[in-house]
Amino acid sequence: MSARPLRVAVTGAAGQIGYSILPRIAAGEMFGPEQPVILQLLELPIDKVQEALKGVAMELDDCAFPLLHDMVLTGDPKVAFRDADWALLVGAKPRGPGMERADLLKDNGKIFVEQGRAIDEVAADGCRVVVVGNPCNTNCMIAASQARRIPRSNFTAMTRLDQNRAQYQLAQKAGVPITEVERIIVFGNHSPTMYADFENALIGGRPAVEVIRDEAWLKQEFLPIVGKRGAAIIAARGLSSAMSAANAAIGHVRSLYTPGPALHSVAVESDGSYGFTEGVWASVPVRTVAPGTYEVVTEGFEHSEFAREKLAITNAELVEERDTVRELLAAV
Ligand code: NAX
Repeated sequence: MSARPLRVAVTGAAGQIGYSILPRIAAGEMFGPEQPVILQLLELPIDKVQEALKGVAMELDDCAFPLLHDMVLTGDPKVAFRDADWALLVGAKPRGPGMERADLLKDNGKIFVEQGRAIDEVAADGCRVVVVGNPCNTNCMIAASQARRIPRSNFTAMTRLDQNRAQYQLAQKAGVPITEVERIIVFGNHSPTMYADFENALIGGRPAVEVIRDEAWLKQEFLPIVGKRGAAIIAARGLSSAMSAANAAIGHVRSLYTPGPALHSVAVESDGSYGFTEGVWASVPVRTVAPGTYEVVTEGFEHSEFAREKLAITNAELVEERDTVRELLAAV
């Protein structure tokens, strides 16, 4: 075990997702069983919250993970992101009762201005930044817009949970093991407008539409189930998805860290592919070409009129979000 430890910064580390994801990173599920890590944990600089973070760190100590070489606990972004190889931006304000989406965007946007600047100032040159905190696509755009040194392509936002949800629903409907469902890609925003592209998905190597043979279900049930799954979890559990979100973040990073032919849904800066407006962060299919480096895949995906309409709707929402936070983007 001679590899240099990777420095992994995690924000919102005392939150729900933090509690689920940290032991899995420390156990080697994100970067492999040979790769030691140093966890650099950021939380709000409030005594009670920092105390809770200490408690999480005590539990990590008590797991005696061989790969966990060190931990840093802090309320200062410049300490948390110093020399970070990966930065997982999970912490954000939840949407309060009666709060408008636009207010959430602006409030959370400020966090990502500060964190984007700190990352650009102190993180490792090749730092990869993954945004989970919502609204994650636009928060990612805000953070990336602050970067001068770190390339914008290093900033991605997480739509992997939506992909996993779609994969499960298709497998369940077809009555096949989850591994039979491939090429299910989520396009656009991480919000109910996302488009889970069943038209290009494969089940057992055959088009999913031919296996499922129920267009009405795919269009009128499958899409809303996937798009509103987060709300269904809140209704059932009284809390938002955390275990599945942590699992998706593990998958997102592991896929970006591991080169190979598999396709993954990742929100990246749009270059205009699939009709997304240039400069918004839209989820598209990507393939990993080197650890942390991906390419957007455009070949092999055909979209019907129905799909193109869905892509236009989710794109319009991303553009609207960008317009709402424009002042934060200009504040560089
Ligand atoms: P919690 O409220 O349990 O935890 C968030 C933590 O972030 C809190 O401990 C809080 O103190 C901390 N925090 C807030 N502002 C911070 C700041 N400026 N710096 C550092 N820490 C800060 O939320 P949790 O359930 O863990 O969810 C975290 C985020 O993930 C939320 O924004 C949530 O909406 C988002 N999600 C994103 C998903 C996705 O698929 N992209 C799915 C799950 C989840 O809803």
